[in-house]
Amino acid sequence: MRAAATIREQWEADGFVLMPRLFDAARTRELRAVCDDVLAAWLKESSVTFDAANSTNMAFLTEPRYFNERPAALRVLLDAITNEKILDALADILGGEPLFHNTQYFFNPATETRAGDWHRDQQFEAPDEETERARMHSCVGVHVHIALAPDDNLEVVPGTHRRWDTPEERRIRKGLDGRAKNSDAMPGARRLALAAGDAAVFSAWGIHRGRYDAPTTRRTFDIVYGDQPCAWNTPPPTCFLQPGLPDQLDERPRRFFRSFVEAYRDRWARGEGVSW
Ligand SMILES: O=C(O)CCC(=O)C(=O)O
Repeated sequence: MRAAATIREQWEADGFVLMPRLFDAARTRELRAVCDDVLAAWLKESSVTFDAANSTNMAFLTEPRYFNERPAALRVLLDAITNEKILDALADILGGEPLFHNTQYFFNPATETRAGDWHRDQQFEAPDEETERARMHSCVGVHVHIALAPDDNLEVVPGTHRRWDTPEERRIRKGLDGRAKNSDAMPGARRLALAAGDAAVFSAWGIHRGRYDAPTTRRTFDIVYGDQPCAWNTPPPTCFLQPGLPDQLDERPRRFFRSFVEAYRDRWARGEGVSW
């Protein structure tokens, strides 16, 4: 009988790894309550001209304004971001301790059901395809989706984290020759099904997309990590410049968030790193 593939082997082959039952029911409920409160606050503050409720996600849940007088709620998020099983899996994949990048919360749109566009994250704001390709090899970007309600909306094309597009993948991803960028005919696409409490670790550089089904509740907390500071995108500091915050954490989380601050401190001082 063949031994089960290690996390590293699964990652190298497919660019994604499933972590079933990462969180038990109580921790899943607790994390969802915190994320839902942040989502409600974000929806409330969103301008009337921007239909936030029909978006598919919001970012930067660790912004301090969501946690005024609620340090315990922020701690729930920080504990999830520094969950030992996640950090160990990422250390295995990346060959060293991961670096924090940011967080997102995916939710079902209020009324507008749609399929998302196929993409590689490194394509955003890249001036040309050569830059997209170069970015892919300059560092590693990893998403960790933690489902807080059942979620089968993420689709990935296994193996595309370690190679460039085939001609047909490129036609779809770029919307060329009559292909739709959100075509259902992406060759080799695999839809990942998560129960509440399950996680999916997947490459930000591989081809992937989401589906957004208005009537079906979706609540998925997404944490983005990397192996080194991202050269073309500076995440905002959110809560991590608050004096004293790291001192309240255990050693590994403290080191983890300190590395984040050290990685981006100079850029923040120069005014880089947007915050909304
Ligand atoms: O899960 C999703 O809806 C898609 C995630 C995604 O495309 C991303 O975070 O880059």
